[in-house]
Amino acid sequence: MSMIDDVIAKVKEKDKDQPEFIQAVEEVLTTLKPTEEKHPEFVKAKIYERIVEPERVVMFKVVWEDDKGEIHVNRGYRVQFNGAIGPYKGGLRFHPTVNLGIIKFLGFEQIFKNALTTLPMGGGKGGSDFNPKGKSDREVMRFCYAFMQELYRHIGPDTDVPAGDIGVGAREIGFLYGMYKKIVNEHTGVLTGKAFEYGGSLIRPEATGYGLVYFTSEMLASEGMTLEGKTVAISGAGNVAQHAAQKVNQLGGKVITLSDSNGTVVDMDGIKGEKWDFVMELKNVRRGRIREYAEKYNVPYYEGKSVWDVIRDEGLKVDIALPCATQNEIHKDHAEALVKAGVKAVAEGANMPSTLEAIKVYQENGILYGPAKAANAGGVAVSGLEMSQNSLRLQWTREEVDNKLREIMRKIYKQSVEAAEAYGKPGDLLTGANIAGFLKVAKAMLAYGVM
Ligand code: NDP
Ligand code: 2IT
Repeated sequence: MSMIDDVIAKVKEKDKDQPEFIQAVEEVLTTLKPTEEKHPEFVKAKIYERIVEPERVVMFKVVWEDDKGEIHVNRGYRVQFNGAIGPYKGGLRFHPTVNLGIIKFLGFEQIFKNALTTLPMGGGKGGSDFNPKGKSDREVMRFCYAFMQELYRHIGPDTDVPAGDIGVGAREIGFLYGMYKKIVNEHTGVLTGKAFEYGGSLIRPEATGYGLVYFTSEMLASEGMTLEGKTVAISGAGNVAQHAAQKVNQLGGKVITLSDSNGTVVDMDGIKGEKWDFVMELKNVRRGRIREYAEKYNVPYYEGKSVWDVIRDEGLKVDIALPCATQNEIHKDHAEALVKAGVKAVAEGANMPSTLEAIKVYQENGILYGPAKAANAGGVAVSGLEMSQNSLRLQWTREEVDNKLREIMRKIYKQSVEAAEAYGKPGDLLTGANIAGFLKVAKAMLAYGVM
C-alpha cells in the first residue's frame, strides 16, 4: 500500500460519516501519487496527512424569528481548511442538505482551486442548513443577521473572507456585510460578491460562468475546435448556469437546457435573448421555478428529472456539457449517456458534479474533461481581484476585470496541462490541476516547518 492509500484509508476511518469529504479526498490524493516519488521532502514532512485535516472548524447555532414570530434554530459552519498561501477564502452555502461533511469537501477542494488562480488565497468554506426557498426577504435578512452575529468573530479581511455559493447571492451578501459593518464598525474587504455600490467588483456576478466558458474554449482550442455552432447542455438555473449560458450565447453556441431542483426544460431553439432575460427575472427577482419557462415558451418540461436524466432518456444530441447545479449530479449511467450523445467536452461549473465513476467514463472515452477546481475557479479568482481592489481602495472597469479573468483562466489551463505532462499524465487535466494546486500549498507548508 502506498503512503497515499494509507492516508485515504485513515480519512475513511476517521470521517466515515462524511461521504462527500471522503470522495473529494480520494479524488485529489489518488491523482497526487506521482508527486510521492518526486518529492520525498513532502512525504517526510507528512504533508499529505496534514493537508486533509482542517486547521479549524467552527460550528455554531443560529436562532432567528420568522414573520409569524415563530423561532427557528439552524446550524452554522465555517471550516478554515488551509491558510498556507493566504487568508482562508471560499463561499457560504445556505441549503437544507448542508452538513459538516459537505462543507469540508467544499473547503478541501477550495484549497487547490484557490492555489491555481495564482492569487494568494487559502481554502475555506461555510454555510448553514437554512433553506432560503419560500422565505420572505425579511426572514432571509433576519437569518443573515443572526448568522453574522456569530461569524463576525471568526473572519476578517486578512483572516478569512467568505463569499457566495448555493443560496447565497447578492441579497444575502448585502445583509451579511451590513451586519458585519455594524458590529465591527469598519468598511473592509471582509466579504466578496458585494454590490458595486459598497465595494464590490464588476464582473464578480458573471465570473464563475464566464470563467467556465473561457476554460471550455481553451480545452476546445487544444483540439482545434471553438464554441461556434456547438449544442450545449447546462444544468442549474442559478448564478453559475445563468452566466455560463450568456457567455456560450456570446461565443456562438446554443444552450438547450436549464434546470432546478424540480425539473428540466429543453429548448432546441436556444435559451438566448429575451428568453435568457426571462430566466434572469424568473430566478433572481421573482425566485420562481424553471417550469414557468416551459409554460411561457411552450417547450418540453421534465418534472423530477435532471438534465442528465433527460439526455439519457430522450437520447438528445449534445456537443458540450456544463454541469452547474450541485455535487454528484452526473452518475456513471449519465456519463455513458453523454458518450452516446456525442459529447466532446465536459467542464464543471458546479463543485464535484461528477461521481468518481462518471469521471472514469469521460477518461476512458477520450472526452475532454475540465475538473471543477480548474474550470469554475473564475468566481473565486474575481473574488481575489475584489480583495485587491478593496485593499487599493479603488474599482476597476468591467473590461479590466474581464481581461484579468480571461488571463487567469488561461493560466489555470496552462498550469494544469504542464503539471499533467511533467508528472507523466499528459492531457489529464484532473491530475494536472490537482498537482499544480497542491505543489504551491505543499511548498508553503514545508517552509513553515512543523505546525
Ligand atoms: P445558486 O443558488 O445560484 O443556483 C443553484 C442552482 O442549482 C439552482 O438552479 C438550484 O435549483 C440547483 N440546485 C442546487 N442544489 C440542488 C440539488 N441538490 N439538486 C438539484 N438542483 C440543485 O448557486 P450557484 O449557481 O452559485 O452554484 C451552483 C454550483 O456552482 C454549486 O455547486 C456551487 O458550489 C458552484 N460554484 C459556485 C460559484 C459561485 O461563484 N457562485 C463558484 C464556483 C462554484 P433550486 O433553485 O431548485 O434549488
Ligand atoms: O466554490 C467557489 O469557488 C465559490 N463558491 C466562490 C468562492 C469565493 O470566495 O468567491
